[in-house]
Amino acid sequence: MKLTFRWYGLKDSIPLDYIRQIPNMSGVVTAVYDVPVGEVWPIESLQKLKQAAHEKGLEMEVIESIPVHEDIKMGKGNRDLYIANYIENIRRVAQVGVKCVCYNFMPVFDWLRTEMHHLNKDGSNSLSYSYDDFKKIDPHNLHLPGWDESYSQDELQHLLKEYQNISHEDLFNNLVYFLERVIPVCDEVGIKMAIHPDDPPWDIFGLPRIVSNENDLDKMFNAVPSVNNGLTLCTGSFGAGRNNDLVHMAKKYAKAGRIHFLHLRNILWTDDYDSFCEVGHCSKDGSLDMAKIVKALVDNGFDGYVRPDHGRNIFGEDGKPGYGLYDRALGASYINGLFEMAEKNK
Ligand code: DNO
Repeated sequence: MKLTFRWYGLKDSIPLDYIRQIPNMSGVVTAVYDVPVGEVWPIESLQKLKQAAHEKGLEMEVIESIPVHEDIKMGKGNRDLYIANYIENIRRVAQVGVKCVCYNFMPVFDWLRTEMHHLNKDGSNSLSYSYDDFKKIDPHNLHLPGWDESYSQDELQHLLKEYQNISHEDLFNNLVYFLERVIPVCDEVGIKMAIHPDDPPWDIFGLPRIVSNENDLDKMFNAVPSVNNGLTLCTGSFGAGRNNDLVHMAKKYAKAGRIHFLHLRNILWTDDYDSFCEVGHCSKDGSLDMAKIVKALVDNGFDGYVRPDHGRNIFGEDGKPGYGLYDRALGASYINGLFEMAEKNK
């Protein structure tokens, strides 16, 4: 495996100097953040990111994400233009040495929580999702934690309205339409596409979601068989769905060569069926058996990119929710241990 760390580019408050000090760190996972969704990324921006990483001895082989324009997801008339731009971005990232691209196909919101600073018993805080709090949200006046800056109320209401006419089947067909055009280019330039699962893995506000479980994945892989049509196995996202058997999924999709990128984090299922809290990475702290998941991956040939996913705010840090330094660094060390053990006992 190659251990990586998400880095929000030159404006990230966490310096590359710190990232490279994390044991076994091979590279950064990043993106061009100052170009509107759907437009082409300047090659110079990619080169700058790469150069900054390389100067610190870090690789830049994973992009998270090249976002997919909503018009592609909705299958609108102008989607071909946005798909052409997407393809151009794939060619450009390949040109600077990127090997893997993480993306998602979730309408409007690519993650959702009801609290950004949930206070844990040990004094740390983390992201959480409570079904009771979710029920209190008024979909006609949406102010969601972490999303208020991304959309104006008007934009949001307009988008939600447009999606009312889009079924799960429509969204799936639009995904296939997109992949049928993008994957052949990935095959040509050597890019592995790694779709990120729905987070959490169920529909929200009546918006359809189609990457939530094993059936969804099988359907998608059958429709576009190239192995470059692959997956980001995000344990926290799939794991919030209590019917998802993560060890089984790890085994099955590692064996099939579909897992190109791994987001490792643990969550704790709380009272209600749909509620969960983000916790430290260790198995003991949450509801997922991280050691078994990693063992299943390694035993079945997984050899892709891994990153510690969301961490808590600990040691007095007030980091970007989920993306502070300390707990992700602790997570990285734990991940190193799990992999070393699994690889030596293969
Ligand atoms: C949140 C992330 C997501 C992820 C996208 C991938 O912390 O896991 O925003 O980057 O869904 O496209």
